[in-house]
Amino acid sequence: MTNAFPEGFLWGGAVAANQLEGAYLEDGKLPSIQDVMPKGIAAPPTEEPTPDNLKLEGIDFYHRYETDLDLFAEMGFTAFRFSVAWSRIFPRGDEEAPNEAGLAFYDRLIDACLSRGMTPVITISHYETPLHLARAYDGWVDRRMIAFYERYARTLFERFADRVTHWLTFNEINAVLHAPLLAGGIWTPKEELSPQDLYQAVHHELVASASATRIAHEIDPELKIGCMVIATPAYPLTPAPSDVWAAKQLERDSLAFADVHCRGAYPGFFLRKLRELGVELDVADGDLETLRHTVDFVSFSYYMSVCASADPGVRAGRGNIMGGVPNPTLPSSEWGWQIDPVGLRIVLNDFWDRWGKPLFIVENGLGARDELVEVDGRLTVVDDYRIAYLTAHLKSVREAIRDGVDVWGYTWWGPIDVVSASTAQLSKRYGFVYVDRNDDGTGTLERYRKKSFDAYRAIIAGNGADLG
Ligand code: BGP
Repeated sequence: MTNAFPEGFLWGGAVAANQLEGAYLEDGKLPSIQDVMPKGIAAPPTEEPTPDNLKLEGIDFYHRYETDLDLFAEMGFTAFRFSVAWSRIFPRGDEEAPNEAGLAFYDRLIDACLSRGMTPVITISHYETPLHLARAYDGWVDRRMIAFYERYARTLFERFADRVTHWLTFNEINAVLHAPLLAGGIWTPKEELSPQDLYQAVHHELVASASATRIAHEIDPELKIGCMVIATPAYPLTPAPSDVWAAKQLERDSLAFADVHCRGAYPGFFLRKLRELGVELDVADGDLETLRHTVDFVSFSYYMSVCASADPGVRAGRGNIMGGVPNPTLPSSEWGWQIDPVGLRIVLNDFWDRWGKPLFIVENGLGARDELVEVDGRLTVVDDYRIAYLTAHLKSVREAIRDGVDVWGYTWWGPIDVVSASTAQLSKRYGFVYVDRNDDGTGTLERYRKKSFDAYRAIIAGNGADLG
């Protein structure tokens, strides 16, 4: 049995525009919701962008992408996942015509990827709804968002489809239930949203996603369109059947989103949930036909698993947006995200068994505090913890491939340090490349290769055959 990954397996890293580009008002861009979220989802948004918001400058990728891509190429990346900032292309979101300067930036970025042998994987909407759409329309609660998104997606496909084949419609689309502003551009505070508002927003996003798939396939049937969900396996906290059922229900809250994308219709358990919540979806003529435009592959982020309990007295812990009961058998990162490589094998198998569509792990990684130290005369980070996380998860991917799962690729989250989505910190670092920028905004923005940089380069060079 060979240890190597399948030939053509895509190796790389993933980022989102708002977390690294900076240049938040350059070349015609207007603010997105992120530009008024200086604390991520940890605090309410501000009225105006404030200087403490690290995303306004990010890591200045907008001006440094060439040299950053050189570093990724040095690691051997064959894929690079990034998002387009919607507010660069349609600065307010509801304009008729796109902003040419914004399109031109992504022209350059795409060409820079291709010239370095990297397949671009583009997320159309990654937590960066134009601020105007959030404020004036309340984001995805409003049906008119579908048309704005369709125009935006069509603009991207028509401009870039000659060079970009892999597209993701929405980042972590299931996150809207947990973080409505972040994932749905919904300005109304979460506490004030009714289930009716929230699930109506879900419906609009799902219709928009399917519509984008239809548009893409009309433009070029060869385009590969994927949905993107947070994958969080839920384990029963005890063997009690009621806990097993609680775990199943928790997983289904998320699986429903990919079910719609893969099967083209709402699953029965989801419709029951809506009935129990008293939600009556406003479904327009043609919506259900639109949903039948299913995706070509399923992509997902995987960071952690959770437990579930039928006992309402058992409290949820911290973790990636979704939350859940902590697993007493697993270690955690400093931010409380539990580390579970086996969970990745479980997810890959479950998803493959459920939908039979190719899978793409488009996010996986460890956020940790790093210390820049001098080794052999150069500044670096000795991040053995990150290497251990990487190799353990890749071993799970290899096992899943041996189990028969069709996996297209793996893009590590944040191959270069970026601003965190949930906490807006820079000190929560994921990168193989260290960026000298601190939570208080100080720093030179210099880049330094960490020890994990060499580790990932060696793994890619051997096509995954040597995972230590
Ligand atoms: C996912 C998001 C990313 C990314 C990652 C890590 O939920 O899609 O944007 O940031 O999680 O999360 P964080 O930055 O909060 O540590």
